[in-house]
Amino acid sequence: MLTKYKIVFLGDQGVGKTSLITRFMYDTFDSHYAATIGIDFLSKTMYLDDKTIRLQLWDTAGQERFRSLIPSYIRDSNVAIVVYDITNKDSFNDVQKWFDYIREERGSDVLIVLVGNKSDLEDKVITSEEGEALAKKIGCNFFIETSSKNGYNVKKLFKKIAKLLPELQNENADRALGGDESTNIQTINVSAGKPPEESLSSCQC
Ligand SMILES: Nc1nc2c(ncn2[C@@H]2O[C@H](COP(=O)(O)OP(=O)(O)OP(=O)(O)O)[C@@H](O)[C@H]2O)c(=O)[nH]1
Ligand SMILES: [Mg+2]
Repeated sequence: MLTKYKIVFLGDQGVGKTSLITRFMYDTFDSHYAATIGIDFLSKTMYLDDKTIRLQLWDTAGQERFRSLIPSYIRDSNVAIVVYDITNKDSFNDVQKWFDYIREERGSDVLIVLVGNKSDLEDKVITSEEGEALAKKIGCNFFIETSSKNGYNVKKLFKKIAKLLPELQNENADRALGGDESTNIQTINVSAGKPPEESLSSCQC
């Protein structure tokens, strides 16, 4: 039996959404910034004892001009990860806005995770306590600080998510993220205004 979980990454431009996914999928980091155009789709398949679990990762663009594409991706997601940059106050202030988008599209029927990324940097302006307090205030399932650059807490982020997913028991979640797995990557170009439904059917997910 194939269980699919859709995870959508949200947050301002340059906070590190793509870098977090790249660290998780390939254990690499690129300091060169290449803005995401439209929406990218990546899929990670994990084989467990008697079932296959597929994490579908939707990497959205933080740039304002792609904002109208995002709600339809939130709509059918199981998990929404809101990312801010711990050295960028504006990105933290915008978390509430991302949270409002999620609640508007999904109500409370979604796991929400708050991630403070770039923990390797020294010019931190948002403290861990502030991150934790905001996560509590807006009702996130959990808060975590990460670094896509040195990998700090990136596996832990996905492990914690897996443990919260229905039908995935704790021990399986550990194995799912450390065991036999395969990775597929697909990039969907939705910047030309292609409806998401069409894109979905063309990506064999
Ligand atoms: N020092 C440090 N730099 C990071 C980290 N994560 C990302 N970066 C850098 O920040 C820049 C933006 O990262 P991206 O992953 O492209 O950000 P994004 O959120 O996907 O941006 P958009 O696609 O425009 O929404 C890049 O130059 C990355 O190398 C991190 O944990 N630490
Ligand atoms: Mg990106």
